[in-house]
Amino acid sequence: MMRDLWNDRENLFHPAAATDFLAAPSLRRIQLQRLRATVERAYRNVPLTRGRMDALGMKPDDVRTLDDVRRLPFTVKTDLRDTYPYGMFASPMSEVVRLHASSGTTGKPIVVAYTQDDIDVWRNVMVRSFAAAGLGASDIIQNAYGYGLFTGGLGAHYGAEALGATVIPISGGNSERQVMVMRDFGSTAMCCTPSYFTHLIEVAESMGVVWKDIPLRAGIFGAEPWTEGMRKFIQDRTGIRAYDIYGLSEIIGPGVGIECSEQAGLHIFEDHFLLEIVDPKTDAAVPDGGEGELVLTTLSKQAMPMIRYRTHDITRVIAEPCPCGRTIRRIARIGRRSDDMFIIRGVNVFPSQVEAALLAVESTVPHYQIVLTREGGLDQMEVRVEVTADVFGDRVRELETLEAKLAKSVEHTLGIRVGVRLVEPNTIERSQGKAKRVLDKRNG
Ligand code: DLL
Repeated sequence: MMRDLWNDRENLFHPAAATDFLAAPSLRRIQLQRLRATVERAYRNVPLTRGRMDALGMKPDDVRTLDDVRRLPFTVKTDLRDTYPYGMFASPMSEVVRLHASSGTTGKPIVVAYTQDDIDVWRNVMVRSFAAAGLGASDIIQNAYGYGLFTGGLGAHYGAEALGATVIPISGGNSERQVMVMRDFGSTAMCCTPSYFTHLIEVAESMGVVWKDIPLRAGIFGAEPWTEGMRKFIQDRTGIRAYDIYGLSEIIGPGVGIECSEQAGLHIFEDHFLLEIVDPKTDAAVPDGGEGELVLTTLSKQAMPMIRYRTHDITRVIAEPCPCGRTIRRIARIGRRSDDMFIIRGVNVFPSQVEAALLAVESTVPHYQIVLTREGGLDQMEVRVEVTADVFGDRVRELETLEAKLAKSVEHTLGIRVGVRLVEPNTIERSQGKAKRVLDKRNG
């Protein structure tokens, strides 16, 4: 407790964080000025954007208010594929200092570019992210996001260094070494995906780590959807505080938004990212509080400005002021993407609903996979859930009872019957990065 207070004081006044507390009119003024410059830059340098604005009869000067953003054309992921690799760049290669790429599920990756100024902005939002989560110069941050083309590793690295913290650039994987380093180097914060951390919990415990005896106190978890149930599992089990961090390569990488110590929604760094919520079907604006697709416009990116990028991430704006005092607005935890939904016997299912239902049942560990098959033309869904060795060693009757409890919980959430099967410890594949929760074997 003492420690938390000490850190809060240290960080609330981190110089980089001042922008988080601007009065709304000042923030809106900065946003408008930057929006106009961004649109001008994209129009001048990106043929795709210019072509679309011309088709709408729009010129950059037509953007006079922040609301005018809604008149601009959207940008979608396929635009980046269609212009692969460099077609959306708005800076000459002589000014581009870094490339990253996101692999995606199909074919060619998406390539994103940064000028030195873009890298500086990224560092700035990552410093503010760590500070919001209560981290400061005295922290030892173990960065297990992957280093390389993925934005997670280097994004968190530069931010942690600029914060003045000690960074351990361990990258992903090699779990036993992660635990050894966490224990021996005295890491106070861990950066990785929440699913990888749940794996590390297991490994650490099997190596005899007692959580209260090591200094770890915070986790900066993101890059994939997770649930409140997962947070509770992690926090209860380890005693650390688990913060949700959000971002995507197309916009900058990690650091688009993060939770503060309230852990009640993610503050978006609105001076650099303009947020809108739209109805994914009609494209209409959704008022504050209503759920819809998050659409982001970068306000300061030079090498690759993004105008109204359709993230497919579903959330809502939390308009109420945050008790932490930050004036930048919050969005709700992103539980799902508009494109990760699957349909089982006519019912729309999101993996996160299944996760929430499983974790609502006591003594469940969060290692699960959803397997979809087609039998005799009918879609079947089976949820495989791992149990710990001691549970697995229980009598058959007890296992059946647990299985039935889990099935009932999932059924209650989804409204359809699904199969639940308990599987032995360590049979579900572990990921060092984003977990693959759904195995769809229906086509081939
Ligand atoms: O995952 C960047 C990142 C790295 C964010 C480290 C946080 C921490 P991409 O690989 O381009 O970038 O994937 C972006 O991942 O559109 C969301 O669907 C999902 N995602 C990212 N963070 C969260 C989160 C990085 N906190 C895509 N909650 C996004 C839910 C998330 N989904």
